[in-house]
Formats: sequence, structure tokens, C-alpha cells
Amino acid sequence: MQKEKVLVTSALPYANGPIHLGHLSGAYLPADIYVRYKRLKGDDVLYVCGSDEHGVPITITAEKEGVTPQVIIDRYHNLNKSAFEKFGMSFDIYSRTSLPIHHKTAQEFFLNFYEQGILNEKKTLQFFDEKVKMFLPDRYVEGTCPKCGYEEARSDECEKCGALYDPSELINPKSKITGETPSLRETSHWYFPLGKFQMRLEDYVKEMSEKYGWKDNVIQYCNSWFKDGLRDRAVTRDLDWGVKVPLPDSEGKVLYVWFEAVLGYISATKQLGEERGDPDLWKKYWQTDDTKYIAFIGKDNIVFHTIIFPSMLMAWNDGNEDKYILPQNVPANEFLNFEGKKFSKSRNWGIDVHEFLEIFPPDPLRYTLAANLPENKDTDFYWKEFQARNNNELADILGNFVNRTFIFAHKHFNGEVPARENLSEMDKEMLTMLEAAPDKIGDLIERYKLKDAVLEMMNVARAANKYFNDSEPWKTIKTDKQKGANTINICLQTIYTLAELFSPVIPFTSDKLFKSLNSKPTDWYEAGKSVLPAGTKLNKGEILFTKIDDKEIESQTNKLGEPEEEKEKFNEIITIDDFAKVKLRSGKILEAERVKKSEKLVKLKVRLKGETRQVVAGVGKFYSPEELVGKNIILVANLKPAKLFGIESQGMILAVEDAEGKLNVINLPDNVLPGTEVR
Ligand code: B3M
Ligand code: ZN
Repeated sequence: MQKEKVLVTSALPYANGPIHLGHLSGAYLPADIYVRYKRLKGDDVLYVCGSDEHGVPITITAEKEGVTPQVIIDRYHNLNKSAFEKFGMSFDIYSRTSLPIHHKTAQEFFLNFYEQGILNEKKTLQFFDEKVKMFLPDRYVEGTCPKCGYEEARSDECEKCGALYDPSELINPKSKITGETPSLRETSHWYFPLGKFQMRLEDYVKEMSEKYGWKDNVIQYCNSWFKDGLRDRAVTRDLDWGVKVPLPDSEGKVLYVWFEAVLGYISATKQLGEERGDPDLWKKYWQTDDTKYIAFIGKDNIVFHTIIFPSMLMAWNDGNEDKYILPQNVPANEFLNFEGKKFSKSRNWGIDVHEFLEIFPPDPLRYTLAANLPENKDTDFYWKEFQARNNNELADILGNFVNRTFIFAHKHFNGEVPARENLSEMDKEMLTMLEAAPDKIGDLIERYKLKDAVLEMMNVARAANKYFNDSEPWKTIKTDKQKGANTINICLQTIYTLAELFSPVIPFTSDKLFKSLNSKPTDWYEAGKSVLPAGTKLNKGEILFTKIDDKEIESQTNKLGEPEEEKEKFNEIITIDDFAKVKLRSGKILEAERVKKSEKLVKLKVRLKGETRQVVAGVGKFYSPEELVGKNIILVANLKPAKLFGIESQGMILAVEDAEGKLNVINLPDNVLPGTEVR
């Protein structure tokens, strides 16, 4: 098989939440299997990914938590990067689009298009929230769709019926930040002339799909966009968070996330070159014709990778000497569902990758997902199926075969690969199957038929078990030791081949197998030939898979559907010294009266050691003054006095809200004297 130079990317996950199993089956596991195989084949492979750290979903999450977007992206970039590592994703780099190198790359593209004069500036009416003084991106506005009446339609597109309309047509628009009715203000944005590239894009999709076998679902999706006619697309947005528009008087404007996110693949490659001390590395992949570029994505990202990104690269190439390559294939997967339903954080339906890997090792998950990839239609992850794949296939077929072989090799052949001679027909059949396996499986992977490839890998292990049983080495070992030796030699060669063939799918197990064989991988297409020389000293065999019992699975399925308590995230951790500055003291309420014109506030006289304080407390909705007199409360005694409703408050009493929303004043035992320190 001739060697290739391959650039592989996976969609950049938003750093707006944890990745879940569905993400893995879409753009990540398929790419990792492909990349690992290509590396074993000896190809020159670069695998690039990273976090997509701009866009409205991130700013919405930040607002909900009352933190900056930077806090959100740091949290989820690190969480997802670590989850991918534990899952065995073999990126050459997992970068992030908040890096300066990305901002610079994206601004370079924008400026280049601007200077080429291909961008059109358009003034449009955009919703503006007068209360928070900001333009409202489409996700920040909700109203009734003018076409279908859907009441949660966004400012310019209805998710329900797909209608596209001007913001001014949205019925009863409301700002999702303040709930107010937003005004419409004129704003100007830059548009990329996608329509002008339609003919070239149709030729590109036709040529590539015919030459390299694009998936039907991808071709159909492109054709539906072509049929509707490609329209100019805004490449700037009124937002503070993102890549700033590199033009004068563009304050408050950033590049539209999808315009810059796809350029993240290029900036990540540049970042890798910087890290490797090879600043021109990226050109070797992005700007040389012999690179084969494969972009792995989920089906919701097809248009950005087969139409928008290629058109941007075409536009660059039209105006520049240094030309970019375009994706050769975009093998988009459909969706993985979970226990028969869509993944849903709010309905607590699904499991995040980092959570899963706290309970189970990565390989059984990799194998289960790989065996059931949504390559042509949505598929499902079921806990019971995961248990079956682990127990009945990995453990009972692969693990059992390896285990029996190693026991025999150590017990009867001194822990070495025995020599073989005068092979039987059955021996030769097994060797023939091994010889053919790399080609058969390699061809399936080259055509992105990974689910079929995984099935073929396990079929080799099934055949090996049958060969072991039919050869009956436990008998021949007594009657004709050489026969037994032939069997064990061939079984060890088979384990070697399985270690190589399974390596793209279950790399951790494959590493264990090579270690036990005291060997290491060879070129993929050589792996079916008897690579292990007779006399090779074996290491001990390892337990490869632990069976999963029903109660573990039940405990997982029982968790589903409960509203997940969102763990509070403390953004500012204080030291014990910080806390010591807060002086808490017990206090006796001597008097209490309501504050006029306020239903919440009560004016208290609180006794401390040697002094009485006037304190205004917001517990008037839950206590009458009479109920408060005599209570032994906790006071924050060194708080700067403040005025509430014109009344000075010299401290604050502590209270806690209960499940019914009632404020409960924290009460101390009666025998605690006033002014006692609380710590
Ligand atoms: N972040 C959408 C997603 O996470 C987007 C992909 C960008 S790929 C350049 O599916
Ligand atoms: Zn609609």
C-alpha cells in the first residue's frame, strides 16, 4: 500500500460543556481509529483538534453562572482535553481558538478578503436591548415565528420550521437577558458572497465525492443547500466575546464564530509547529498538493466543512500565491442516542466522557461505540449492550483466547514461542486467514467503514477460538507434542496479529498484548505474516478485561432521568485568613419593628457584649416583630454600616432559605451569652 501524507481534523468541540458519548461516536472515535491505522500503515499523519471557544452559547453559559466567558472556556477546555486523553484520543495537538495565534490567523483571512474587496457591507436592523445596552445575537431573542407560530423562534431563523426571516418579522420578540421587548437598531456587518462560489462548490463536491467516495448523507445535504441557492453569509457579529473585527471603528464587533472556528484547524497546526520548533510545519500539510485532508464531523456540521470552509479556502486561493488544499473527504456521522432518547443535560439523560471513565476503563467503551457507530443512521448506546460487548465479546472471545494460549505457552513451552513444522490443513487455514486480515480490514478503514472493520477484527478472534478448540492442544500435547507446539505457535502469531489489528480501536489492550508478547507493532500490512520468531521469550499474560455485573449496570440506568443537582461552582476560593476577617458574634434581639413601606425589612435592636446595635434585616416576610424578640441570632459584627430605606444598619444577621423558600433566622441555644464569638 503506497504511503500517504494525511491531515486529519475533528470538529472543534465548543468549550461550553463536557463532551458526552455522542460526541465520541460523531467526530472523534472514527477519526482516532482512522489515524491510528494510518500511522501503523506508515503514513505521514497529522491529527489536529482543539476547543472552539467563542460564540454565543459560551456567553450565555457565562451569564447564567455570573462569570466571564474565560472562566467557562478554561473549565471546559481543560475538562474535555483531559477526557479525550483518558479516552485515548491520539491528537498531535488539542489546541484552542482563544489563543493569539488563532485570532491572528482568523483576522488575516478576514483582512485578506476585505482587501480583495470580496466582502459586502450591509446595514441591517438588529435587536437591541436598551436595558443592558447591547445588540442581541439571534440566540438572545425569542419570539413567535411569523411562518409557523412556534413561540420559541430565534431572531432570524425558526428552529422548528426552518423559516429564515428578517428580525423585524419576528412576532412579540423578547430579550432573553432582560425579558424586555428589544428595539430594532441599524447595524452594519460584513457578508461573505457564498452565492458567487456556488458553481465551483458544486463542481468540487461532485468531483471529490465521485473520486473519493463521499457518504450519501453528506452529498444529499450539500445538494439540498445548492438547490436552495447559497446566500451571502454574515461573517461579523455584534458581540464582545470573540475575535475582534480587524477594521477601524469596529468596536463591539467580532468575527462570526463559524467563520473563524474552521480556521482553528489551521491555527492549531501553526501552534503545533511553534511547539515543535518548526514554524513552517503547517505549510507542509495545508499548502502542499500531496496532502490528503480528511475532516471528521457530526452531521450537524456538514455545511461548514463541505461548503463554507472550502469556499473560504477558494477565496483565499483566488487572491494569494500561497494556496490551501481543500478537504478530500468529510465522512460525517449521524447521531448516537442514549438508551433510546437524545442526550439531554437538562433531563439528565446521558453520561459525560469524564464521568464514564471514572467508572469503566476506556477500551470497552471504545470497542462498544466503534462496533455501533452511527455511520449511516442514528444508533443507540444501551448500558446492557455495553455490558454484553465487554463480557461476551472482549472478555469471552478475545480475552479468553489470549488467556488460554498464554497459559499453555508458559506451562508446556517454557514461556517461549515454540517452533512449528509439518503443519496440518487446519493450521494452514488459520495462517491464511491471518495473512488476509490486514488487507481486508485496512480496506474497510480506508473507506471509513469502521463498524464493519471492527466486526472483522472480532471475527479473527472468533476464528482463533474455534481453531484452538478444534486443535485440542490439551490432547495433542500428550500424544504429539509437535502438533501442540504448532497450535500454540499459530495462536501466538494470531495474538500478535490481533494486537495490531485491534490497536486502532482498543489501543490500551493492544499495548498490553504487545508487552505480553515481548514484541512491538510492525507495518500494518505485514502484521498478518508470522512475525513472532520461534524462541521469543514471552512475558506473563495480563488480565485484559474485567466482567461487568448486572448491579453495576442497574446503578447506571437507575441514575437516568433524575434532575441532576448542578454542583455549585465556587469561582473564588478564600483562605482561612480571609475568613478570619469576618467577625461573627451571637446577639440577643431586644426589640423589633417593621420598616414603614417595606414588607421585607424589620428594624432590630440587638444586644452584644457591652453594646446594643441597630440592625435592619430582610426577614419581615417570614417573621412578625413579636416572633423575633428574644431570639439568639448570629451577627456579622464588623460589617461597614449601611443605610437601608434611610435607616442605618450596623451589621447583618445570618439566615438561610429552606426548600419552601422561607428565610429562617439562624438561632443559637439560649445559654449562649450575647457577644460570644462564633467561628
Ligand atoms: N464547535 C460545533 C460543535 O461543537 C462547533 C464545531 C466547530 S468545527 C470548526 O459541534
Ligand atoms: Zn417556524
